Amino acid sequence: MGIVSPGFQGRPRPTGPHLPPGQYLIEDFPVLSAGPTPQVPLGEWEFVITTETGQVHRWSWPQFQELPGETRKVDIHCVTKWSKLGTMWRGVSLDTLLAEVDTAAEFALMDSYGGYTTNLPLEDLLDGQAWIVYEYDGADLPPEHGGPARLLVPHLYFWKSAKWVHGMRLLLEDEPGFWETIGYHDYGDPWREQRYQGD
Ligand SMILES: Nc1nc2c(c(=O)[nH]1)N[C@H]1C(S)=C(S)[C@@H](COP(=O)(O)O)O[C@H]1N2
Ligand SMILES: [Mo]
Repeated sequence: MGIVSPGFQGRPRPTGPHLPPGQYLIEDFPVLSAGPTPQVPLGEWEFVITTETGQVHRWSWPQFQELPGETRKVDIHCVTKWSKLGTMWRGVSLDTLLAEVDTAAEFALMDSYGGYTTNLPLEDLLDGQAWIVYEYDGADLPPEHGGPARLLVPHLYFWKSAKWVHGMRLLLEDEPGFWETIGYHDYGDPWREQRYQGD
């Protein structure tokens, strides 16, 4: 039986040491998308890094698949207060993608097929903290969860983990993304409960 069963919504929700403040545990995997699920044929898919000087680095799907993959088990925390522990992903570390990129940027603005954007400090994408993932739970990442590929940055609220990721712009100055522009926190650390601007 799941830890949260549908009949017990009125009871206190389970909490624990692995849960940031204000979060509750779930067993299922909700889909939260601000628009329709874009269809991205693999023959057209690419991941593009654009630096602050306008240098462009591109990977087609076959080129991306040749990069070393890593499998990670991580906890994820949505700003709408659900957390899911021990989720399994496979993908390419941003360290691998940024290894060949010459940049003095301190910020990144991720952009997705479909138009979604989200901003992060570049240092939060380095040192084994972020991946472009294409597998969830041992299978291809389903389209509704961001397939063909999405960003995974588990130490920040899950809205930073852009689905249907297309590229990233490296910036000298911070630029807010989709949710950050309309009141969500610029950084979004779940352990400090940074949900909205001013938190
Ligand atoms: N492109 C895109 N990425 C997105 C979103 C979105 O609407 N569009 N929603 C974000 C939010 S608010 C959350 S909580 C997670 C949800 O991921 P899931 O649908 O796989 O649970 O994706 C994030 N990434
Ligand atoms: Mo979210």
